[in-house]
Amino acid sequence: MNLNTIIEKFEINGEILKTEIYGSGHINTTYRVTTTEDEYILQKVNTAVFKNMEQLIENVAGVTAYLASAIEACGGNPRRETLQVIHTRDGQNYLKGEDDFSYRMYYFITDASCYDTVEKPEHFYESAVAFGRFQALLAAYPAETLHETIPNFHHTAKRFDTFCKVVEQDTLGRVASAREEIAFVMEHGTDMPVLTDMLEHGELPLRVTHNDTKLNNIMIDNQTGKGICILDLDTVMPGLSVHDFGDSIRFGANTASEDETDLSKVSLDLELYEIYVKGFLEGCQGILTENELKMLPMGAKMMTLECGMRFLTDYLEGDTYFKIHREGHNLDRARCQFALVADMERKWSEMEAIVQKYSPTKKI
Ligand code: ADP
Ligand code: GN1
Ligand code: MG
Repeated sequence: MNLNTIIEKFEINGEILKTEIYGSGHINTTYRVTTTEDEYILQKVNTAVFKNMEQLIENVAGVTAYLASAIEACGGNPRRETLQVIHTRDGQNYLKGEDDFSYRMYYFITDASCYDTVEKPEHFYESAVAFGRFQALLAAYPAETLHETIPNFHHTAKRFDTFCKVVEQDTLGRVASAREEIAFVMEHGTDMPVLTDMLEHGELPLRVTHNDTKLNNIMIDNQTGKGICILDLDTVMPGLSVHDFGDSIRFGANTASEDETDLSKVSLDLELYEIYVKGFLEGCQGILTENELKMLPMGAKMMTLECGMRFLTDYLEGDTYFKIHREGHNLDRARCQFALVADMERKWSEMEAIVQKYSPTKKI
């Protein structure tokens, strides 16, 4: 099936004018579709990563419908403020392609932009408010109806076990080229289970979380500068609030981009960190427990360490999970994450003090 045939199978308005590959996500293949009447996003979902499309789309449809009614109740515009699944002409939430892939469609969010780096601190602040609000809004969502689209997605300890096995097997003989990075992960072995142990012991609550809160998964309104719509809902599932906080810090408060090769440019920008803490706590509207507040810095460190470990695992396994754009790309990404972890460790007391500063009513 060619792309136009696929697009025509969805309930679009108007004639197709243009289709272009779009965005810089690492997982799905995204197209921007312009018709004579409207604009859409078509995504070829990576079914090697998301193995159960039925469950994935059920999560997305459930969460977006819930968000749409909450937005409408507040007088907002659901068409711009949440993703909305566009049905196929035969009433399905997605299209099963002839190849192994599946396709789904959303309205394109217009008059808004998606950023790969923080161009203005206010954008980062507004993204923090929006991701915090997202969490507060979904606090009442029936979590038991959500499927785990990627099992143990942020179970860092299990990811560490996988990593150790991959290193031991060294199927592609790449271990020798990543000795320092592997040693860095191993040195952090005792950190790996900290947050998941707290969850298992009831010290951190299980919430409905986004699980992939990087800056390019949110649209910023071009006029108001507010975080208008949260994207990439494929990993919305029960998880930890500190992980949602942490993944945003990993990506947005790094002074360099995620795949920077000049590691002297990589550091934690404490001003951006502070801006995000302030915005996130405002957006969460007081729902976070004392333990959650206390563990926010740990969430940032663990998301960075885990992501680095995932990039490194993929490098060692032959780059089959994350899209790469050059040789050694995943190794570069991993190195960058580990340099950021090391800088967070140097700035640990400042990171804790900033959280304390914005948690005035709670002693942590
Ligand atoms: P991936 O899982 O590959 O990251 P995303 O769902 O995040 O896929 O989409 C990739 C990019 O496409 C986003 O970062 C954003 O730039 C753009 N995008 C996705 N959905 C929309 C939308 N509804 N409107 C406008 N842009 C979108
Ligand atoms: C992937 O899909 P995208 O590009 O928004 C990944 C995240 C990683 C991120 C690293 C489903 O996010 O977990 O943190 O890359 N998504 C999935 O940039 O694995
Ligand atoms: Mg994305």
